[in-house]
Amino acid sequence: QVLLFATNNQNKVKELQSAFDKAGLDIELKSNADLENPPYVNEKGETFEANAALKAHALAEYSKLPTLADDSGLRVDKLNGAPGVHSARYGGEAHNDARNNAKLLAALGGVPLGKRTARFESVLVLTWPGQEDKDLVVKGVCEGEVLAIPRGDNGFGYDPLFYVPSKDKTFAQMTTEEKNEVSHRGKAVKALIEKLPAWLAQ
Ligand code: ITT
Repeated sequence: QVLLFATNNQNKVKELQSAFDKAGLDIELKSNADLENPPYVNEKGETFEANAALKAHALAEYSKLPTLADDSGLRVDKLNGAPGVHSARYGGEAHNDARNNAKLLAALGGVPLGKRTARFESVLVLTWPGQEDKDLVVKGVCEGEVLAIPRGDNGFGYDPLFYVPSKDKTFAQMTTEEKNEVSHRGKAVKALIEKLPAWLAQ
């Protein structure tokens, strides 16, 4: 069975592939990079769920494949939930991880450790082309804290700043497998994998 992951972010693909491999799923995962001229999706929704659905529906229609999308982001308590759905472009028009991280650190300037609590959220929407009533929606959350100094070189985005107490590591200090054990996306994928066989068989 082929499944399209409607994403331009290869780090997300790597994490999902790792979770699928670990579960022994016999699924061929493709992504936007495998398509010719995939449509641009304007993520204009105000929630992760709305934006994941926009991506999944647009790419399912284009590819005619069962399609999965992830919309995710970081919500910082002291910043009233920002950057939230704007996480990818927090630092400027174009997606730039270094600028995003710099802006986050500046925004939290004087806030001491212990008061820099935040959570990552991921919503996955899985859809059949033209059958949106059958959409499967799963979510995952990971609680942590935004450090003042980055740690670790793995992963992407805000990973070097996001500290997870239960592992005593940032996401960027974890392997992909380790990150999947605790991360927002890892938890959402776990819920997805449980429901996937029944969904594919319908
Ligand atoms: P696609 O829309 O093509 O899937 P994207 O990276 O633009 O790729 P989103 O619109 O969902 O994805 O934006 C999510 C942003 O939130 C992402 O770019 C990171 O800045 C941040 N983010 C989400 N999950 C993350 C993770 O596991 N580690 C670090 N940063 C993450």
